[in-house]
Amino acid sequence: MYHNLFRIPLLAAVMAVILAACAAPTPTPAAEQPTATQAPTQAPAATAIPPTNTPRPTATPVVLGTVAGRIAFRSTRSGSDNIWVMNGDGSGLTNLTQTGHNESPAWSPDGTRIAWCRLAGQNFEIYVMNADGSDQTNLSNNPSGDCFPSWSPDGTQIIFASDRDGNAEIYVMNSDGSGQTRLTNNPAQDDQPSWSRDGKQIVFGSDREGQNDIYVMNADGSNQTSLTNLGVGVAPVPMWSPDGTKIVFQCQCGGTYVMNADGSGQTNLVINGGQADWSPDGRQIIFSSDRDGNIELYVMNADGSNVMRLTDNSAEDYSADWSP
Ligand SMILES: [Ca+2]
Ligand SMILES: [Ca+2]
Ligand SMILES: [Ca+2]
Repeated sequence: MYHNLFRIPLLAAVMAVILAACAAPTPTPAAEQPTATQAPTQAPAATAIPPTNTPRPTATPVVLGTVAGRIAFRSTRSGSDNIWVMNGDGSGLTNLTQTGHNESPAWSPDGTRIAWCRLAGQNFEIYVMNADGSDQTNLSNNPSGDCFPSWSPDGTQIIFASDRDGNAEIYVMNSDGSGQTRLTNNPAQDDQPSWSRDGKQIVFGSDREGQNDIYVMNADGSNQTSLTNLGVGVAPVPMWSPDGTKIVFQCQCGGTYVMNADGSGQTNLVINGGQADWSPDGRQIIFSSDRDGNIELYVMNADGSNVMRLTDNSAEDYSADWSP
């Protein structure tokens, strides 16, 4: 049930691992921790897009100084799920949240703050903190599950998913937590929203037509339109390219994909690839993969070439968000 995704940390962790490792669409029991054997082995569904690139099972470690920007991500390396940051080349690792269960980091457009969600008591809340981890503040303050924050390009608003009205919907609030307003109204799961860089549109995942697919709507919630017909499960975690022309996403059909903003040109970038995000200049993509035995973060060129490993730690490292 979707409620469990928000309210039970182990299931949430398993769900995120499923997103990262591209395993079966039905959440597995919490006792089944991610292993290399959970790599995507299932055959693509009948309607899945055939891979167009050859798999790259290994990657060279990143060369220091070759990747720009700051990266926020989720890691279990301290023993529980926390939000970490590092430089784009993997140096400067810092744990920003030392308590609780934390996930879904999202940089503010000016790079000074990070929104994320934390299991606080019995439910998830949207939090925000300064980029150094100081001044951690609960923004959503609602007894339901609230997660998956994404900033408006001017930094004044945050969209997120919540099940406060009975099922998962997309909401918007001011970046101080005020004015929380629902944008979708559909009995299906609507989650994983991402705001376009021009502020005009929002992509999100929904299973309103069966399995999870990617939808787009205007920023006021109007004109909700399907972009994909993947026919497979699990939220695709769509992310806009900085120039707004493309969307990268994870497909349960097998790996990290990119498509044009209108849904055309769906292309498999890497087969063993999970949740992804763009570099500030749009020329590179960061993604998670367990190709080297456990979930690590990798950077590749936007065409899928030149895969480099950013992290090297036996813990799970995933859910990366690249500073704008
Ligand atoms: Ca909440
Ligand atoms: Ca809904
Ligand atoms: Ca790792």
